[in-house]
Amino acid sequence: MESVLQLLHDAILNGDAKAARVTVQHAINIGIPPERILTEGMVIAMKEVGQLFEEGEYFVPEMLMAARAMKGGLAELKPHLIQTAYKPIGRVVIGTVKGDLHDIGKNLVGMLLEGVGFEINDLGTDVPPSKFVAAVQAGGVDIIALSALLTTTMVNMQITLDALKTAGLRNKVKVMVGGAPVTETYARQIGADGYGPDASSAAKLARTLVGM
Ligand code: B1M
Repeated sequence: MESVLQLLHDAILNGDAKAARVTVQHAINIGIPPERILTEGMVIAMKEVGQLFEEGEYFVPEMLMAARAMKGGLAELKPHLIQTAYKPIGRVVIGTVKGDLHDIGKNLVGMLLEGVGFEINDLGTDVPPSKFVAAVQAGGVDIIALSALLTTTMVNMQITLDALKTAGLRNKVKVMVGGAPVTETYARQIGADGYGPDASSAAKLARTLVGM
């Protein structure tokens, strides 16, 4: 079991998308739980990619290839992480804030939220505050979920919250935030309703925010 997770880890580290997909499928077939495949094979590899980038061993192209391999693996894993609920328990608008192109964590959070029964409207990456405001104005939104991976873009969470306030919509939706540089303290400081350190806590938090 461990050796399969190691193979998956290596496939992501080497940016081999095909090997990542095939190994995820194999891991599922031999009965490794999807959560273990995700955390012990995949997320751990992306952390190492970040470390290698910091140490000057990896550059942007290597990060990009690792991200592609991660996405390939996630596409295989998605149906196993999600059990479709009959009636959605709420509607979430999710996006990575303006200036930020990182979407793997955001996609993962979206998948797990879908997995616990939310309907997801994914606005993608580099999402300006006005787009979140427009989504809430369109109606039927319970939660806005903001992701940021850069210290330079996390400030756009505050700006998005301010834009909701200015539009008179702040008390109409719950806002949750997360991403590598974001902390509980920061979330409180900007007046968000909640912070999730990882995708599964984000899913638990979202349920709490809609009173489940
Ligand atoms: Co970039 N990058 N990157 N990058 N990248 C980081 C974030 C960095 C930490 C790497 C490093 O230096 N160690 C660093 C940021 C430093 C900082 O700000 N302090 C960095 C940098 C500097 C950059 C560029 C500026 C590099 C450059 O061009 N010189 C550039 C910026 C581009 C931009 O956004 N404008 C850049 C570009 C890229 C790529 C495009 C090459 C690629 C992204 C591809 C993609 O996403 N489609 C990339 C990657 C892959 C990374 C690392 C290696 C991996 C990120 C990732 O996918 N992790 C990353 C290093 C790292 O994070 N250690 C790094 C796996 C993912 C599952 O984790 O996204 O943290 P994460 O999500 C977690 C939690 O954070 C949480 O749950 C998720 C699952 O558990 N979470 C939430 C996330 N969102 C949430 C929302 C919630 C709740 C929880 O509620 C709403």
